[in-house]
Amino acid sequence: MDYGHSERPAGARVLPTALKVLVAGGFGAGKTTLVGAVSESRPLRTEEVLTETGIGVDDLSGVERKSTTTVAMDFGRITISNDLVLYVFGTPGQDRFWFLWDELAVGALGAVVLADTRRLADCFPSIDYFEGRGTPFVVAVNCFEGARRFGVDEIRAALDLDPEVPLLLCDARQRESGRNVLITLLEHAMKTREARRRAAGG
Ligand SMILES: Nc1nc2c(ncn2[C@@H]2O[C@H](COP(=O)(O)OP(=O)(O)OP(=O)(O)O)[C@@H](O)[C@H]2O)c(=O)[nH]1
Ligand SMILES: [Mg+2]
Repeated sequence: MDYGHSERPAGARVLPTALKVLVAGGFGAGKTTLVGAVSESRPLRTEEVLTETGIGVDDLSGVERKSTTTVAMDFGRITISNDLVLYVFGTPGQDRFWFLWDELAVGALGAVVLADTRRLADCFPSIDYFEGRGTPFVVAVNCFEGARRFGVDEIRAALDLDPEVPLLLCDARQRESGRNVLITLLEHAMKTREARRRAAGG
């Protein structure tokens, strides 16, 4: 196949653009659940069983029924349109796996920070991380049943979010809900890029 000339043969399949996004947030916020729900192929998971060794290390308050945790990453893919595919990487939630974040964040267009209102402060480190790197992000509040419902304004104030950062409610178990979060992130990341380009006079 010689594609050295500028004309692509008629009928040639255009490969979709692949973009990388991250799903971050505190321990047990539902990252693995969201990646699994949106993924079209069987998601790659790196779950390990939470064991007695983790007692005193892994904070299970609020997620007592949780039996496994992500130790490296989750990976899934989702087709947004004919010409756009997202590769979705879920980060490990626990502090002892922080060293992996810099690797996972390379080349990411943006990030979803999943928040659980029962442990809202757990997503602060993720927010600080992406703010520090200048990575566009949205905050998605995973609505666990039984958790007290807060209004988006209340949550936004509690998180001290910049006004341009989108905040939305979601159910990490529902494909459509997760997809909606990813599309909100894409739009936000594009808008941020455009604004930065204009500010740079480009
Ligand atoms: N009721 C309810 N349970 C959920 C929801 N999302 C996740 N879960 C459950 O909550 C637990 C934690 O979910 P995970 O997806 O493993 O959370 P995670 O953020 O990947 O956790 P780490 O990788 O350990 O940080 C699991 O038992 C899920 O089944 C939700 O929206 N509603
Ligand atoms: Mg996980």
